Amino acid sequence: MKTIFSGIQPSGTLTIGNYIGAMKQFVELQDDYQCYFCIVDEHAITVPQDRLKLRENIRSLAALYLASGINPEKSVLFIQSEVSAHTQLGWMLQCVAYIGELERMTQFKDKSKGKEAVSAGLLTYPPLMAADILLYNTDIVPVGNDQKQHLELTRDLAERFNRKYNDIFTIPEVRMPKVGARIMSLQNPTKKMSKSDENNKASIFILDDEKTVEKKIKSAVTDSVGTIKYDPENRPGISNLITIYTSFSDETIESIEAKYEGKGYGAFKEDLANVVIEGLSPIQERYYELINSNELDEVLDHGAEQANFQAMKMIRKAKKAMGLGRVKKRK
Ligand code: ATP
Ligand code: LTN
Repeated sequence: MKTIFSGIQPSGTLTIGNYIGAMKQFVELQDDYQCYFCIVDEHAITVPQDRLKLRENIRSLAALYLASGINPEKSVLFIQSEVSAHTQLGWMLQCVAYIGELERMTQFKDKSKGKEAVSAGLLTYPPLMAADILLYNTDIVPVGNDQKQHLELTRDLAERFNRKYNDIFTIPEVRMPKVGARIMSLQNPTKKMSKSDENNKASIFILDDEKTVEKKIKSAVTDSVGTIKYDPENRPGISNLITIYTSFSDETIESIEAKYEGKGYGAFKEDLANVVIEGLSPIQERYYELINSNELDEVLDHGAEQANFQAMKMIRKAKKAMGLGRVKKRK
């Protein structure tokens, strides 16, 4: 069975962009692959975090994974900082990565732009991400479009390591959803919807209540054309809303266009709000059952144990390949 690995940062409440681009795919994949899903808290601290808020976000993200349909009997769900192999291999890969290639990462440039104090961790983030993936002999990494560049670097680092030291890493492939790999901000449809956007109206959060969802969709930026047609290049606003519609329903883009022929944005947005609310409501219900439960802790304890067992095998291989530590004498 092939292996899948993916991670989400506990850096705020998840948006429907995270859900469509990442989580929804994960749920669909877990029947056919050995899956590892990770709450990458060590990635979150590359930018400043409030410690209590971070703790809360970690737990909340774990509950959201399960509420969205991740089944702990099939998939391994765990917290990155509870498996120390990640930072260990992360360091080894930092020593394989070049500063120049790290400085070229778009996420680094975006997140460091205009900031006075930029952590070194923000720059060395991709080798840690590569470690997450390479520890588990991962074949496929399902992510949204914004992570494509990090995946290319992961492949480069794995190939470089294999060439320089020993051929121990599987070279992973990226997998992006056909539609919904990049859900855009509702207020600025040329920018991606992000959980850390300062404008609250730009993102719909998975835990938003009905009224909030309705309000945000009503005030979503469109254009003055007035027709429901998918044309992401020229009409990013309405096209983004159509993408959200198709992702939360069984309807194709074409059938949505046909259904709203001759109708305006008002009717479309009202229906879209209902489709989103209906999609989110079972997730929210399950989330509130899980968030304070022991079940959640049991799943995370077991996940960390399973991940640790697997990851340590790769650490032993990587240390051996690089010549770290001692050769253990058999007694
Ligand atoms: P931040 O705003 O804190 O950088 P984020 O919202 O970009 O966070 P991540 O934790 O970086 O979220 O991403 C988790 C997963 O969700 C990744 O696979 C990422 O590609 C995907 N993702 C994030 N935003 C979107 C989006 N707008 N559309 C589709 N997928 C997305
Ligand atoms: N960099 C990713 C989060 C992430 C990840 C990973 C995704 C960290 N490690 C491993 C896939 C595989 C992000 O910011 N979305």
